[in-house]
Amino acid sequence: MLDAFSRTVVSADAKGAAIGSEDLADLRKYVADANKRIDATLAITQNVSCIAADAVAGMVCENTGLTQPGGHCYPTRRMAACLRDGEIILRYVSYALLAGDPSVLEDRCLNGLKETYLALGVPTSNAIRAVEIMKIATVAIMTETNTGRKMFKGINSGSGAQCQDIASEAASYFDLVIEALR
Ligand SMILES: CCC1=C(C)/C(=C/C2=NC(=C\c3[nH]c(/C=C4\NC(=O)[C@H](C)[C@H]4CC)c(C)c3CCC(=O)O)/C(CCC(=O)O)=C2C)NC1=O
Repeated sequence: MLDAFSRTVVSADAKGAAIGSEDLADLRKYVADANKRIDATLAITQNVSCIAADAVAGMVCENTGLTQPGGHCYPTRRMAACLRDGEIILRYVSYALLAGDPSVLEDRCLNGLKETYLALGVPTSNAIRAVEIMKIATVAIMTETNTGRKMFKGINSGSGAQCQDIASEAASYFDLVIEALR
């Protein structure tokens, strides 16, 4: 994982070129957005267990067989593994968001995840649904549109409307998770 600054240097060096003014303009935007990025990362890290538990509960409500004998959230050992996986995915999405770079998510979390699920018989379609719900909840918290959900801690009040860009970026990392499980 490289931060935006190191990445600019490494890629200029690889081309044997000077650092371009466009690259510097991108870095200027990265710095200008840094506080939003930190707030948006906090929106995930302060709500990890609520987001994961809410998403898994929603997924189970839509597929009640999952918690019956033979379902893949039964018995409690598997339910615990499922909730833990939701939290792991959120943690890696938060890393990607803070870095502005999904490579750590891809290398350490998604690489081999689908194969692991297939080997263990974890239903990927249900896992994808849980990730979709986590994505919706995360975007709602970041843009402060999570009306009626009192359990989530919001981010700096009033900043929600300005966090649309960073919320879209976070959404794109959840999409990478969904793609990896398809
Ligand atoms: C590096 C980051 C990392 C990831 C991503 C990870 C995932 C991961 N999830 C696992 C299991 C599991 N994952 C689930 C998840 C689910 N079951 C469902 O029905 C739902 C669809 C879904 C939750 C949304 C379950 C039930 C198991 C246990 C499967 C079993 O042992 O039968 C396992 C097998 C080992 C274990 O049980 O701990 C791994 C490696 N471990 C890691 O260290």
